[in-house]
Amino acid sequence: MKYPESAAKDKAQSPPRTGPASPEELLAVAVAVVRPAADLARQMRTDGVFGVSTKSTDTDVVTAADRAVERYVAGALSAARPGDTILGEEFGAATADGPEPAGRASDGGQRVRWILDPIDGTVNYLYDLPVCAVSLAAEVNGTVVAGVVRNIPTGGEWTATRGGGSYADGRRMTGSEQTVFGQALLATGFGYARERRADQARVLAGLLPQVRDIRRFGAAAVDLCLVAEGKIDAYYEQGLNLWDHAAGGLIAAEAGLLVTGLEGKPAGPDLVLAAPPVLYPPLHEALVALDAAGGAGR
Ligand code: LIP
Repeated sequence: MKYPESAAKDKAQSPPRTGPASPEELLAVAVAVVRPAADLARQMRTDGVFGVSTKSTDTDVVTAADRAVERYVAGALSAARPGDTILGEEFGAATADGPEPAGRASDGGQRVRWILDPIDGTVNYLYDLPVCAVSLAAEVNGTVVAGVVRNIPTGGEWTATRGGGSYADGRRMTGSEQTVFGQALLATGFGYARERRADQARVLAGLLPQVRDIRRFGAAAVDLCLVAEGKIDAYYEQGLNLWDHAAGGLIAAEAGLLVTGLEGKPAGPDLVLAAPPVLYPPLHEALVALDAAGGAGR
């Protein structure tokens, strides 16, 4: 099977893009790269999972597909926009031709950084479960302005540009209309470290009796898109990396949700909370009372 990975090198023949780019132009680049990347991941899954190793703990897996997808995306982005920088989950920060130079502006003061999770939901990918995604965000001078999340098994795709709204396969998203906290369906996730999982279970035990129910899909990027779509009412998770939520966080915000940390902090490793304005206050209050951003999970 000839994987599209070689396509990235073919793109090198086309003239690279230069000059400041709009969020819409950056989104078009992201979508054009993510679609074949998701095809590569899906084909590699069909051919069987190879090269499985672990990272932070013995359950934090990475596969040959994670690495192949990140290499593909980095190659395609460097062909399309040479000089941009890339932060990827597997290979860290770099430009196409080496380690990321500090403060490098690629176009007229516009410094573009791509933030990539090559396969978000790697455990689901390992178990061939239908929720895992390629997540790619474009950050300009420190602000995420465009993002795409593409579910690998189903081809479902969510996109957003800052100020331009967010879309599920082209349909505008506006989040959930649920107004009653006790009837809210929440999604969350858990880290790989056992101490953190024990503390996350403590928070979950305190929250579960207060809401309708909890869902744990196993991919933060997809969780954030489902809450943007209104298929879940709100989402929270502690311990995420930037690449888990950079694209999905913009997609949720552009659907009209509040996407933050706790007590005035921005969304980040302490906590990511995404909820419609009506559900945000009671969920925020409950998470603060349960010290969801602290505890052993810190
Ligand atoms: C995963 C997240 C998920 C979280 C997992 C893990 P990965 O990312 O998407 O929400 O609960 O612990 O962090 O490791 O599959 O890229």
